[in-house]
Amino acid sequence: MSSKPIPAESIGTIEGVTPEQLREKMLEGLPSKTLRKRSKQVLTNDPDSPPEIGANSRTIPGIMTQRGCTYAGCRGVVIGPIYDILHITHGPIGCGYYSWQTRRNLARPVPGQPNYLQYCMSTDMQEDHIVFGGEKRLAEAIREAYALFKPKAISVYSTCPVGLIGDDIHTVCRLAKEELGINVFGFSCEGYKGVSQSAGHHIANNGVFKHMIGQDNTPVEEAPFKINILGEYNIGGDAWEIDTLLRKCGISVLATLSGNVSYDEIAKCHQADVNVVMCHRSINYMAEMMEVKFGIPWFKVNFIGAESTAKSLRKIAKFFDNKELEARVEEVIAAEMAAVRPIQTEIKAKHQGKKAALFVGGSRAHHYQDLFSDIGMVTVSAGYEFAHRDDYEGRDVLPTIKVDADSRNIEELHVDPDPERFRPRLSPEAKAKLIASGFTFSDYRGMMSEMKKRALVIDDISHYELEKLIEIWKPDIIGSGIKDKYIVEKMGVPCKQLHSYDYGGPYAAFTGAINFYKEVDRMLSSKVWSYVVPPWVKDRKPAQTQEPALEAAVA
Ligand code: CFM
Repeated sequence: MSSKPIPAESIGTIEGVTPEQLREKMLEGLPSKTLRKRSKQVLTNDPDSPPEIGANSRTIPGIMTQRGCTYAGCRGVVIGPIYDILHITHGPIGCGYYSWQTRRNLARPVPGQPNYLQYCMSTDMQEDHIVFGGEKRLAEAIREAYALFKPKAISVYSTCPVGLIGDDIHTVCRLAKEELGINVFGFSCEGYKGVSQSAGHHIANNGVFKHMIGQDNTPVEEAPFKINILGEYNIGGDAWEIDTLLRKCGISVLATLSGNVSYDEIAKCHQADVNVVMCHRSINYMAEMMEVKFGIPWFKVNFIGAESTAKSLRKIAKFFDNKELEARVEEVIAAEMAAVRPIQTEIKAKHQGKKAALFVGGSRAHHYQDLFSDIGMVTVSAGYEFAHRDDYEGRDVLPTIKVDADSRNIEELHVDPDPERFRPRLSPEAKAKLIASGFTFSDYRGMMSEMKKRALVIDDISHYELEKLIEIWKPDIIGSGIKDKYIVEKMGVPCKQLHSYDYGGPYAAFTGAINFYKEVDRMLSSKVWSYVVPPWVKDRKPAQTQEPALEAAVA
């Protein structure tokens, strides 16, 4: 499935079909109401003035979506990676089972600290509890878990049936806190609560902010440059790569929310000088709330892609306005790039101009474009599963986003400056000086402004649309998730799993970038794809395949 290079400036005709024509084909035949909705979610891009996209709205029943639920976003994504608290799922066993190490948020606890991530705890509700209530069952489960592990904190998550029968988990948690003398808190993150896992992120941010951030004022170790990384989950060891790199530069990470992180680190992390945000979608709420309450400024970074990593390091150094740090960062970049460049150049020569399409979550469909562009590949189409308009169009559009019934469902915390602990990290003059030099705080430009003109942007892509994209534009690689990986590969296109990376990774920072280039090279160079006969190739001649026997087997 290799192809001609595509123009650098704008996405033109690919395989004889323009982006506008492909869009038409994707939407063709839909009933009028569905068509109206999908038309707003499938767009051709204009990076200079991103068009308004229909995002963060309900998936139409019957459409095959890749999305997850609110419980997944809360328990699974944002708070689940904290390794030394116990996570108890209140509900039937199925939901608990699916939180059991299905996401590769790895942890290497500090010596002497427990790691509970391999445990999967559930109240295992039965029919009786649904009918007569499950609060007693939950209280017993908390006691039992505490007796077994003596953790520092216990966190409880509601699943759909708990919300439907109205168990008051927060009162159960409050009473358990009094009884056991440890921090116990709950999340009303019933799966149905929002249109996707995105609602769960917001609920998790609120809970972590209320119950963990700022709980411990013991001074952290003195260090000149103290940061928190928000929205980095250590999938496949990404956070370890970023940590190592920052340490080389002399920058200390107090806490990474939430990857390879302990309860104590989070409880003390309000002492940082700045928050840097990787995944804007899942944690921008926390960045905002910490700024209001403690005076910690935040800005966006991206450690996916060698060029982006270098840019992010320079941005952090610039924030601290310290000549020594800036020099050190330049040294580190030079040393790391010396290892990256030869591999980048070699792989770029083989794959320059090839086409990638990415449909992932709420930030990776954007970030991973940088890794592909490092090796000369072009993202012809991309979309998020559950991101909001600001992740596509940039934070400028925030005031214009209409609040609907689904988003109104999620509590907006009212936050005030902390009377004792609020401390602006920069003087107004220093901040103004940085801004005047082009530095941006509290900002995210979104995915569309960094994509090619006329690239197809598709929110919450359906399987049908994905099939059309593959059939007509024949991308060289798709970056997506496990739910569609094998469908894509059965069509003869390699699919890089960009959520848990299957067994691969890390892909962050410079070493991660090298891993990624090599992985993409291996996938694109494999002959295995030529043995797969996609459904639309009915009259393939034997001459086109080297192994007729294999073709017969898959036909
Ligand atoms: Fe943020 Fe994530 Fe993502 Fe996300 Fe996720 Fe994930 Fe993701 Mo899967 S927090 S939005 S809810 S970067 S689990 S680590 S890979 S969909 S793009």
